[in-house]
Amino acid sequence: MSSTLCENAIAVGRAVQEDRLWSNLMEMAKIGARDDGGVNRQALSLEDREARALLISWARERGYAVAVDPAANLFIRRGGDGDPVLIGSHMDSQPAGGRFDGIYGVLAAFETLVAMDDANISTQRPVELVAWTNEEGGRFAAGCTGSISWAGVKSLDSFLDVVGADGVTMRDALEETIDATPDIDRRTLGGAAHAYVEPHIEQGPVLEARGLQIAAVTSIQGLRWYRVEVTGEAGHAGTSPMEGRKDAIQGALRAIVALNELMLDPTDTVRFTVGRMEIEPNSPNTIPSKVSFTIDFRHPDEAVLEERAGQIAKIVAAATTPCSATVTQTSASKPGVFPEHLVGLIEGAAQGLDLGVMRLPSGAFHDALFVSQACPSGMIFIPCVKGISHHPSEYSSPEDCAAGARVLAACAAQLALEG
Ligand code: HGY
Ligand code: MN
Ligand code: MN
Repeated sequence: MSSTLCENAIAVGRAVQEDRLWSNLMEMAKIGARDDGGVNRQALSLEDREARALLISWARERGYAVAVDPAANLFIRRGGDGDPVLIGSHMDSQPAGGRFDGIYGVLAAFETLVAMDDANISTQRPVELVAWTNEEGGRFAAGCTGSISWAGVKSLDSFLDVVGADGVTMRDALEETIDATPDIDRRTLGGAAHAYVEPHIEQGPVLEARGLQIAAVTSIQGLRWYRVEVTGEAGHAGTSPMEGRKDAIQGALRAIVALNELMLDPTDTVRFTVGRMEIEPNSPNTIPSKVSFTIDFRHPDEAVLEERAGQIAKIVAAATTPCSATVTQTSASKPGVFPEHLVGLIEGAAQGLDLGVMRLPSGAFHDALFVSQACPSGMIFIPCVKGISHHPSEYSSPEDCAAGARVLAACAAQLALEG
């Protein structure tokens, strides 16, 4: 059931300026820019710090209060004290990422604060932009460490010793990133929020195919992430007989083939991906002694996740023999369902702004999946071309970016105006 928003809230939506938002998006896309048009702005990297510094400079120009917490989550607040209406997403990107995944939500949130200034509204509750740390998990597995620790789903301490792909610990990278912003307030981890709304590109083809600009997201599927390490014995490629080899790549390949069997699904609902593989010593004429690979397994039904995930270790052990293998879970989340009152609010805001809208579940995970365990949360999707994401060619139009920001601004205003 969609809600009807008050006139002031719709007015804030209409105060969003497409050109201003687009100019900020393109300015931010210069940081970590790749030659192929994408961005590489991985969590807690130099590029991430540069992006944060640019956003902080814009916030300072507007007179907003800026703060950071021990997980390096960044907060930009408009309005006074009290439980805020939180709006935002993440600033980090995939190593070969696009110019919109995550950062679009952060800059749509910034545009919302400015639109509130332009509409000259004072709200009952503060409205606070949040940029969550390390949503992608590309550099530091698992993803969403900022929102997970803010929501109290897991302790920040449980992530601090995670070593990034470049050998740096999360502890050191967090310290470097927080220390790079000495002149902003420090705040403790966690806290209360009245609600959280996250705008994001759909990263799928549905909105574009339907010719719609907005989705009110209903749910996010659950996931399990693993790191598998297969240990064999190095040897000379030319002199070692095939009989008796403990070839770690062959073991890893047998395990992946066996896992494909496990994940077979005629309804094509299961999502199973091996995205990263590392080989040691990685020499053409040496039998590999060690191979590690990642598993990303997702499904909207927790029972299916549990049932199939419970078989992974046994299947890997059998398939990798005579090599040995370890399977370590690096992230897990149950499916999340967003509350009807926020799904209806997003729908109502889109309708009030004369934007085509539908309800849609999310295949991708987002910070909102974890934030929803601490406060009522909702998500707004906008289309992206051919549903492409996690790729340099990721693209959403200025019109669609502005449409999503209008819905966000109207929802944030409605939530912040109500008593
Ligand atoms: O992997 C995901 O679902 C998210 O886009 N990081
Ligand atoms: Mn994202
Ligand atoms: Mn992503």
